[in-house]
Amino acid sequence: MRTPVSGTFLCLTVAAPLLLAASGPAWAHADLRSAAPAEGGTLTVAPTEVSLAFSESLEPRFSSIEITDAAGQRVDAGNAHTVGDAQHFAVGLKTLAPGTYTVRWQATSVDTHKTSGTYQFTLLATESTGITVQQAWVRPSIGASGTSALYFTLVDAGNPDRLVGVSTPVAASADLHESISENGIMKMRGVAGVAIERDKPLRFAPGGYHVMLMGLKQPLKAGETIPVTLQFQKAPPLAITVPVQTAPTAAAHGHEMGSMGSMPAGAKPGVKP
Ligand SMILES: [Cu+2]
Repeated sequence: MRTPVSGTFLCLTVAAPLLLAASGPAWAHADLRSAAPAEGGTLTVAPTEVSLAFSESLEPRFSSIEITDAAGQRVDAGNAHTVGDAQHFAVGLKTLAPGTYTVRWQATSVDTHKTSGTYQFTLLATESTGITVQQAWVRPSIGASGTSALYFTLVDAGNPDRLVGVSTPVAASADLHESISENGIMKMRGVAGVAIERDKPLRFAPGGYHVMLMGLKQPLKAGETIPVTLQFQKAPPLAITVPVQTAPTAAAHGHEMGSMGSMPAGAKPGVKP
C-alpha cells in the first residue's frame, strides 16, 4: 500500500492536511460501520440527515460528508459534525425530492488516518401524484349472490390521471361500471377507465360510477374490511382497506336512485349499482 507521507508519527496538525491532499486509498482505520440512510437503501420518507457510524473517533476538521443529487448539486446543509463520542459523523439535508443521491465521505481519525467512501441511496416517489381515496365502502353480499358493489371518492391534488382498474383478492373480478338512465330506466355498463381531474372529486356512488365485484370468494359481512388496489394510468397503484357497510359513512346524499326491476342480464338481485 502506498503511503503519502513517511512514517505515521507526525503530529496531527502536520499530518492531517497532508493526508487530505493525498489521493487513493489510505490506511483503513476509521472504518464505516453503518450508515443511515443505509448504503443502497430505498426510502419512502425523505431523510433529514445522513449519519455515519465509524469504528473509531473522528477529527471533524479533517473529515467531510457531501451529498449530491443525480445532477451533481449539493443537497446537504453543509453542517457536518461529530456526535457524542465522535464515532458518529452527521450532516443535515435540504428537503429531498424523489431520486437517487450520492454520499461522499472522508473520515480522518484522531490518530490522523484517513478513509473515504462513496455510496448511494434512493428516495422513492410516493403518492407524489396527490391522489387520495375518501369514504370507500363496499356493500355486504346478500345470500350466496357472490356479487357486491364498491364505492369511493377520489381526490386529486396533483396532475390529471385516469383510474384504469381495480382489483381485490376477495373477488374473481372487479370491473368499473357506470349506471346510466336511459328513457327513465337505470342501466349499467362497463367503462374502460375514468378521468381524474385536479381538485374535482371523482365520486363512485350508488346511481353512478361503481366497481362491480363478481365471483366473491367469501361472503362480505358488515363490519369486516377487504383489501382493494386501485390502478392508475400514471400514478403507482394505491392499496386501500375498505369497510363492508350498508351505506356510506357520511351519507347525506339523499335517497338512492336505481330500479331493481331494470337491471341488465348479468346483474343479480340484491346488488344495487
Ligand atoms: Cu354494475
